[in-house]
Amino acid sequence: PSRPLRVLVDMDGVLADFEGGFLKKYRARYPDLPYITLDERRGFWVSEQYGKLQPELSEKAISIWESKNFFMELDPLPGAVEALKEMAELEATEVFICTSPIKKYRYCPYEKFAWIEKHFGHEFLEHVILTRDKTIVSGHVLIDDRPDIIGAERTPTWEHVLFTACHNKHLQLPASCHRLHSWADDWKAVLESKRAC
Ligand code: DGP
Repeated sequence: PSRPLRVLVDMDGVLADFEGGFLKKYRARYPDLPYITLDERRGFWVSEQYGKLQPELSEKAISIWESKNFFMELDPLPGAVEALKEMAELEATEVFICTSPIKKYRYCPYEKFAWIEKHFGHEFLEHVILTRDKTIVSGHVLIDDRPDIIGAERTPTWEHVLFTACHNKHLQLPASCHRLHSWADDWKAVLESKRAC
């Protein structure tokens, strides 16, 4: 038997609906302020695009995900919970959730653990990696919606598979970069292609 395939799966924008949760709470809190529909989202950083719309909106956007219960109350993305549970059950496959908490640490790290326990069970907490630098984490595949993942390690062991999100769907990728369009997409085929390497 060959070595197991280690898959790192990002949380916000891949398992949890950060963008949808943000927009819902932003509009509820600031009903009279302009907002950016998910269809109009461009660029990974929400606060940057809001800041370009109107400078004051940057900090208002940030206040949303810095609030208590923001991360806890995110909905799972369609098919995410089922897919990850199925992936974790596959033979010769190690699955880790690899997520970068925001630096305002009052609620976010706690709520991320609580969210994972709620949706995947207590045992899955053994498979959680909280890090601000994913390049130093070793794995064969990293499924993540952020297009530019850089850090201290110039040559990460993983291959980045870009998970499609509202902010990255228009990006033209190099031919070498794979995409997973959603959890309805053939993620098993992506894993199998890596296993063959
Ligand atoms: P990750 O998806 O693991 O790369 O984590 C990125 C985190 O940053 C995630 O919680 C979403 C959050 N985020 C999104 N937009 C912004 C932003 O404009 N500013 C900050 N500070 N965080 C953001």
